[in-house]
Amino acid sequence: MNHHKTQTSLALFCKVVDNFGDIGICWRLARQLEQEHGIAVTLWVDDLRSFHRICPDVAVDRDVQQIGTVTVRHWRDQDGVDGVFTAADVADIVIEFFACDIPPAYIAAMAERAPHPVWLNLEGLSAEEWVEGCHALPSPQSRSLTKYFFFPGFTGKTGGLLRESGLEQQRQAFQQDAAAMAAFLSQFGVTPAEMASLKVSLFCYPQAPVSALFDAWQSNGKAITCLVPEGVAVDAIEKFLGRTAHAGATASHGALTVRVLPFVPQPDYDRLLWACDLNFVRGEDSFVRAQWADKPFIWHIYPQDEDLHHVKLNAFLGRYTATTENLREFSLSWNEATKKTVNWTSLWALFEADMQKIAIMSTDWQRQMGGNGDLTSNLLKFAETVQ
Ligand code: TRH
Repeated sequence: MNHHKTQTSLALFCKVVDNFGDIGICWRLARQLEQEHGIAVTLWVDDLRSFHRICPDVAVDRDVQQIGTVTVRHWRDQDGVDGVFTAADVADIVIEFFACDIPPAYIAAMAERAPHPVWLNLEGLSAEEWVEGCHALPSPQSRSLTKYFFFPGFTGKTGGLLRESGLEQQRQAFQQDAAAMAAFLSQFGVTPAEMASLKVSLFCYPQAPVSALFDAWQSNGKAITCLVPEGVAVDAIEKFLGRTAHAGATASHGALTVRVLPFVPQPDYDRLLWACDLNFVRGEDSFVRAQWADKPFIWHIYPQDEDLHHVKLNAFLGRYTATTENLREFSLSWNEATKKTVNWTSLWALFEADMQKIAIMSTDWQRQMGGNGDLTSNLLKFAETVQ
């Protein structure tokens, strides 16, 4: 970057469709833009409550606040209080997340600004082939503006995946420090005996067959401790516990102990993934974080109409170089993407036997993904080429 130039500014617009992934991804991107690239970021977000869950520093009732050096603005509506913009308000780079409609008045101000800002639509993650063909395509808009599609992905012909530059070192340091891991887990009440058991984190959508898997785990040869953040798979957890699934609740039946954790801030969620032997993840962001944890994981994909998500699940399993036949079977069953009758006891036994092999192969996968660069750097490089 030319150091005579004033600081590059970037506006990121995020609509929370549901849950935590939308803001989870935008917040991760915003922080990395600012911390690793010195970009002045304004993050517009319509749901400060979701944001507060993953980042407790966020106040839920403020129009404008600084979190670190990122400016967070409450995006209230399309035309009302946010609606007055001039060309001077417009950032050098404007990103809309998941094709959310940015305020028309902001777009009008973009058209008046000379030069026009770089305008990107940051899309959702998919391993499907067509993504390479759509990544970086221009889409002409009114008033001589051009919007570009930017797709995350698993190949060098996509934008890559979000990954902070110091992440691998941080993870390795944590995983090599048994005392740090024990201290991290014990704050949630995890006992030394549970630490020595097979530790599993569980994050999934409500329809996952959690009860069926819990039944199989109860008769497992080795003790299993399942750590589940509050609010996840509530029905199955309460059935197992026989009581309300609030943070701190725990019960054991047979070989299985289930322990409810608080919903932790985003950096602690990474530590949880690093500390466990197996992670069940979902959506987009936790799915990517599990890939950096160097541990086997099972993905519960966000459900879509007409079982479109099964196509996406298969596309990923086909691309993921750590996929074994047993991992594939287990993943398809977990997502109800198979017509076969599921015997969770044998499925689990087969998958468990593969876990070590999968963990080793997942190290190669990380290396391969690293070769595609990280999404934030790729995005800024792309912005320079279309400026
Ligand atoms: O929450 P998700 O299901 O999010 C999304 C959204 O539903 C979105 O609309 C959809 O498009 C997308 O999935 C595919 O799952 P995800 O993506 O894994 O995001 C969860 C975020 O919450 C992630 O940033 C990690 C964070 N998190 C914590 O910070 N603490 C926790 O305790 C847990 C369990 C998660």
